[in-house]
Amino acid sequence: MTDVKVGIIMGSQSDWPTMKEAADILDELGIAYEAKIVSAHRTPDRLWTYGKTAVDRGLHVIIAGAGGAAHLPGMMASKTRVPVIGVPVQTKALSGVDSLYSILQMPRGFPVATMAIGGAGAKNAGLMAAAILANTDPEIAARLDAWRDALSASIPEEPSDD
Ligand code: RP5
Repeated sequence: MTDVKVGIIMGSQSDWPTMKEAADILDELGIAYEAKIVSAHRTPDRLWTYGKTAVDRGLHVIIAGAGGAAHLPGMMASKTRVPVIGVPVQTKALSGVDSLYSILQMPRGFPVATMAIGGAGAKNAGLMAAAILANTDPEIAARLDAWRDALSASIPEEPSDD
């Protein structure tokens, strides 16, 4: 077992610019993670092994991003009880609505916590993972609270023309 409690997985290298938003916020909050390419269609055996070993390897949350026929988050949720946060990657053909519906519409029994389409969803996935870990880690809780306070403080009360 390692200290890495967050797994970031994605269906393709082309998902990384989106999924990096999750990695960046975890870096900012001082939370260790691993990032892997795991495709439901192109590397199904890798998906199987990742899901089968996730609990024993000490993962507490998995962030899974995919686009189009985005089966990765749902398939991962079917292989492990580690909570899966799904990120619908924006697609060219259908703007990511295909990804969103593919991830969101899980059958009863195997939930995926689905975020918004694209970078905002990936960043929120990182924050959601941090919030899950914060329940049992006071240091992460303190850093997350401080990050949230700083964000609130950065919002001006009135709009400007600049
Ligand atoms: C999905 O197909 C991936 O998650 C990616 O979003 C999409 C396109 O993949 P590439 O053709 O760019 O590798 O499986």
